[in-house]
Amino acid sequence: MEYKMAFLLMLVMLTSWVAALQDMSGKMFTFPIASNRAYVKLITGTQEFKAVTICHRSFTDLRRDHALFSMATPSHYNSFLLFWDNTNKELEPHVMDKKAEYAGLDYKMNMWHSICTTWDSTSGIVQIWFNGWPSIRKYSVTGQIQSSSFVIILGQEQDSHGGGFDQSQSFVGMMTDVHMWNYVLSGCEIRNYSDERNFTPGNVISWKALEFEIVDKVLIEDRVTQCY
Ligand SMILES: *[C@@H]1O[C@H](CO)[C@@H](O)[C@H](O)[C@H]1NC(C)=O
Ligand SMILES: [Ca+2]
Repeated sequence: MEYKMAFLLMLVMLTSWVAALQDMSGKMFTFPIASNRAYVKLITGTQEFKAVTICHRSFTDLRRDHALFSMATPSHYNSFLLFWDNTNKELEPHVMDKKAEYAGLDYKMNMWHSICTTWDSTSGIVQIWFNGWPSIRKYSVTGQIQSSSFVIILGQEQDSHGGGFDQSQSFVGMMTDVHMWNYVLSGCEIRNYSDERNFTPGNVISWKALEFEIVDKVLIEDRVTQCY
């Protein structure tokens, strides 16, 4: 009896594991409403970062603040955050709660933008590659990001570890091709990502083998790029 239960439990765990891993190529997440509930949680086993590159493509018509990527640990809710500050019209990468500010980017509504953010723990330098064009390199913070419980969320901005969402900072629109690496990608590789050519998929988060959990109203839809 007990063996049978254990076997069943293992089977359930195995199937949910398999079901959660998905090749999302050609798909996108659609965040159709502003709320403080809807989000996608991305799952990774990584526990420390000596460097980070995060790339994603997003499409929105928001005219207010919103988060594009939010990673929290119990000690740093903005462990790694990419935030659009609509008052100052700037993209703000936060690393371990330290904010850098990038103004003057052509962050237009109603079109796709490829955005890559890099950070290196030794130099403390952050950089944004906006549609394949590099920003200046700014000092943020040095020292590794470590945690046994990273919570990575798309669609909401965390003001606590895995929560503290605010509707007025939620993301509404579409997002695709989310990748995360634990190293800084070369400029050529980032240009390739932006141009949708060949690049090495993320070794921390890969859109081609995405482990995630959807909470509330977020859809997986086809990203139609061409008509035949
Ligand atoms: C960029 O893409 C081209 C064409 O697909 C490929 O030949 C090249 O190796 C790629 N470069 C990098 C750095 O991945
Ligand atoms: Ca907030």
